[in-house]
Amino acid sequence: MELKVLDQGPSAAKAPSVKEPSAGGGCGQSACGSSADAMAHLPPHIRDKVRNHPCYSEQAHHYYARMHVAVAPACNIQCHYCNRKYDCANESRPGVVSELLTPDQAVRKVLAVAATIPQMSVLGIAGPGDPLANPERTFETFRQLTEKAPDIKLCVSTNGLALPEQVDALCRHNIDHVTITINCVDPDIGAQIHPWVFWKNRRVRGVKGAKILIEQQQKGLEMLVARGVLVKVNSVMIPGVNDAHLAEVSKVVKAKGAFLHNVMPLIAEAEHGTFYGVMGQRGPRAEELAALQDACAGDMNMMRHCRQCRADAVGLLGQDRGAEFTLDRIAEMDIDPEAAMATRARVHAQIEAHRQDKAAEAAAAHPLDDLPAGLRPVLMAVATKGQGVVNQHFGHAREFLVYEASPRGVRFMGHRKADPYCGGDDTCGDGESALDITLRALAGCEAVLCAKVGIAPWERLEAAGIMPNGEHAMEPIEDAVAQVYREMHAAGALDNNPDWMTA
Ligand code: CLF
Ligand code: SF4
Repeated sequence: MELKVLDQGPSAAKAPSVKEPSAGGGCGQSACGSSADAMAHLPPHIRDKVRNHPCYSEQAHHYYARMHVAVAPACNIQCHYCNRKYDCANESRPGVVSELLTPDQAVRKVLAVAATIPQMSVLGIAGPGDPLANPERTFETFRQLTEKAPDIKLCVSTNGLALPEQVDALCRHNIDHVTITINCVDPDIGAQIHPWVFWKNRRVRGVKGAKILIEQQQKGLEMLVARGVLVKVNSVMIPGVNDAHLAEVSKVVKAKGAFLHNVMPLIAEAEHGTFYGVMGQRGPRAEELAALQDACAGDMNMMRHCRQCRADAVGLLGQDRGAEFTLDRIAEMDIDPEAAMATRARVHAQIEAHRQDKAAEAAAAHPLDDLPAGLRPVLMAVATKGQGVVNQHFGHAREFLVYEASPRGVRFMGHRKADPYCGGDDTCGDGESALDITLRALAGCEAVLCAKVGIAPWERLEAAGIMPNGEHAMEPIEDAVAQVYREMHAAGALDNNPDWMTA
């Protein structure tokens, strides 16, 4: 049964008209989670910290929302993948914002969002510059929120240059989730990614600057771990620059006590005006990213569900509802923070009860271990609006979650961005249709599970060797994927029977 977290009686905020969620998904490019199983071994106090954090827990991201407030304009380093001047309402990547906020405006926005989206559990500051290069604005925002919405978790993402000197302040403000973007532990590689750092009132370039940045990041990581703060490390995978080095980064940060590693793909397009974009540096392909995440996973918990959020993202990961909460719109809202907090408590309790039921069912199920151990794994794409179930129309999906099924079970692999096929205009320039783009994004997947799919896309999917499947609407994703794998096995698909779709 679907969990009706959005229908919780009267909202604590009377909002003006609300649009459908738009696409999107930072922890700065400088942009975390573990599955339910990966959390099972954790001590209770750590499980408690990550339970409702959508980035630190893969399972939580199906239920809980996060938001970012863009209060931190300045940055103290330069990354070759960043250009904070660029803004586009349809663009979803770290460093990009539509409205820069003062701390007072940011607090009002958080209260408005938290009153409208009761699944919201975390407020992060992730840019558009570096939060710790703007300490007054960052900590004033945190200070006010600790008073006005003490149930909301506070989270920060930093490049780490100013981290050691801010560890005391972070702990004083009860920040117990910190992300550090660490792209390397070798200054020679660092100099190819970060051309300069601003250090002690001067610009330090090249290897010297990269060495300072790496030393500060590692020192900050050690200090936070010593104080019991959960540290996630984000790394941007840049093919030919640091891709062969990131397994070493994983080892080093794990040895120092980082909780989670999030390896994200470089986003570099010429129109973004970044150094890498203009120079034609390519990002990794989906299979290259997955292979590196697997290589690093031997050493620590890996996050695979990051959406490389904008610095003003609002909503479930993969959604960006920021347009509903512009300054103009929130000025019209009538917000009752105490009523909103009570609503959040009620909704979060419902979510937790639902998750406990699901966990009990999952623990009782061994869905695929009766199949022959040598069967090949299969990738499947799933259209979902959240809550861990197959519940979205194929043509409405702005992204698909990708799962791998094999006799060892079902595991989450990541997500692929798509273009909603039913969005109206089906042409996206360069003669490519939205459906063409989605089909390209689904490369490597052999089935797509959704609530419904139209005849035209059905035929195109089949022609592309991807089996459309609308038979498992409203079922839990892992169960549905396991069931389809079993059906594929029965139809001979895993023995490469070319006619299996019609078998
Ligand atoms: Fe924001 Fe980052 Fe906190 Fe999450 S995002 S500050 S830890 S609340 Fe999450 Fe977004 Fe990925 Fe960041 S999906 S970019 S990892
Ligand atoms: Fe951009 Fe600064 Fe973040 Fe690098 S650390 S991505 S330059 S905001």
